[in-house]
Amino acid sequence: MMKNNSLKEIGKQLEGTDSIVIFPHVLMDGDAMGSAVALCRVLRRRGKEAWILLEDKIPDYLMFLDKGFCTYDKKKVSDPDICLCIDCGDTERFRKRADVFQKGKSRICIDHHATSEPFVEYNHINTEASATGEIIYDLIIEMDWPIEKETAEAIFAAITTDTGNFQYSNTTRRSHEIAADLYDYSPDLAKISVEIYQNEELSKFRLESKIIDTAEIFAEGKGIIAFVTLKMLEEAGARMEETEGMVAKLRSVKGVQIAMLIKENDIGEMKVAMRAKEKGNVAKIAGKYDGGGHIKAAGCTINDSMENVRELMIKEVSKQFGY
Ligand SMILES: [Mn+2]
Repeated sequence: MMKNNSLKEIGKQLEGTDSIVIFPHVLMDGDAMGSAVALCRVLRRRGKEAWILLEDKIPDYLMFLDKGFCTYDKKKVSDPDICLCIDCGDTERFRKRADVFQKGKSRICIDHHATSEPFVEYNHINTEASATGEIIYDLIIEMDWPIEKETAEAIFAAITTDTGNFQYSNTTRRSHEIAADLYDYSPDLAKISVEIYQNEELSKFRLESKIIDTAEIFAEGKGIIAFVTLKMLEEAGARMEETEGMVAKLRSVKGVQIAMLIKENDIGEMKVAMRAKEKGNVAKIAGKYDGGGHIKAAGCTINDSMENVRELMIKEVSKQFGY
């Protein structure tokens, strides 16, 4: 099996090269995007040719992070020295770009998911980190690379989103310490919070109300399950990205320990987003269906009807609580 490398080893690889392409996962979240942007920024400051290669749209609430770092043009980044996947540990999470990733003369993986294992030449997987953004911060400090205001803001965006704004159980002393350290670079954190948390489209609220209408409580209130279909999106005039945060909202219901949101994708498969509160292990359920994630936040995709997937997930959750 390939081993985990120290941040120094990873940093030296990056220092010793000219071109780096960064691969965040599809359906990117604040951590994937914030970490990628922070790293891309410092690498460019070090005189490197660095790009973030994407295959799907940047969600609106993260658009402010991209200041010319992202590209969809594979030709622009062809023949890279190093390809680096961030916040994921599997080419399945960036399938349409995997060809470019494999072309890297050397490949690096930086991630914090418990389901990830070292799979390329250089790996740094730290499951203790609340966000990949924490690892990127540690890497920058380890290498003594310069941090600009915007770099600090991107790292903050990564950590605040993956910790549910420092509320989830993955939040540690270290998450807060890093956030505190970031003040040294005078970031405008109030502005970042407005960008991320107070910038919602009305269509998102319309969609949420439809999703809440489908919610059902089971296992004596410990489980909650809801769904969203393509038809519901159309009726609300919303996009699937706007379900971001919805499964966490379902979890916030009193007494609920596991929340699930089933999303119909455009090829008719069901993507299940899962969140656990204090009890319950959703990584276990997701893993059983070829998915992945953390104990408290995981997901999988199942090729079956909405109704079947719904019944299946109710059974899985009930089983965890002994029903
Ligand atoms: Mn993450």
